[in-house]
Amino acid sequence: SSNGSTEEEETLAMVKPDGVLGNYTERIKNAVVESGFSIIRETVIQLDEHRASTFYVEHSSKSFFSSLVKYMTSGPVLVMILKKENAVADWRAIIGPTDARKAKITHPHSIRAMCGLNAEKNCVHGSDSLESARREISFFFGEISTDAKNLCKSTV
Ligand code: RTP
Ligand code: MG
Repeated sequence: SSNGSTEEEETLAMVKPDGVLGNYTERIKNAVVESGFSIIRETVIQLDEHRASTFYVEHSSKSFFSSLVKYMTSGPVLVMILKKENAVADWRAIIGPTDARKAKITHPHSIRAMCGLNAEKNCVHGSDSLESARREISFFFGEISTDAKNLCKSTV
């Protein structure tokens, strides 16, 4: 920003169906708040096949894609916009590696170590870049994010 203060970022976090059904939502939200994130928006939704496929379109050619879509449509998900300085990288660090089985060994304090099961059922999502975060935030919440609003103002 113009006064030299540190820039805050927004990232998209999700508690996947196994996390919601396994009653991990409160523990995950406690970790979110204790790590210094503000929850800007949140909603619980049931993804259908089309919406889950579109969200993970970058993986559409992978062998695990149909299984991933089945998993992501197996129950409701909690989607949140998280905000703080360095939000994208920090949330990825807190959730831990993709394979929850490995996370239990190498990152035992991570969220995926706490509630994930394996390389697929890993209970949480985090945007992998600022660009992905922007895409995923508009995917679920439209053009309502603070960043988007500020962008509109500054172009006047
Ligand atoms: P996410 O996008 O959900 O935050 O996970 P990620 O970046 O850590 O991993 P990514 O490579 O983007 O994979 C997306 C999701 O696909 C499932 N997956 N299954 N069976 C497998 O080998 C496999 N690999 C990935 C996981 O649910 C993973 O989070
Ligand atoms: Mg990913």
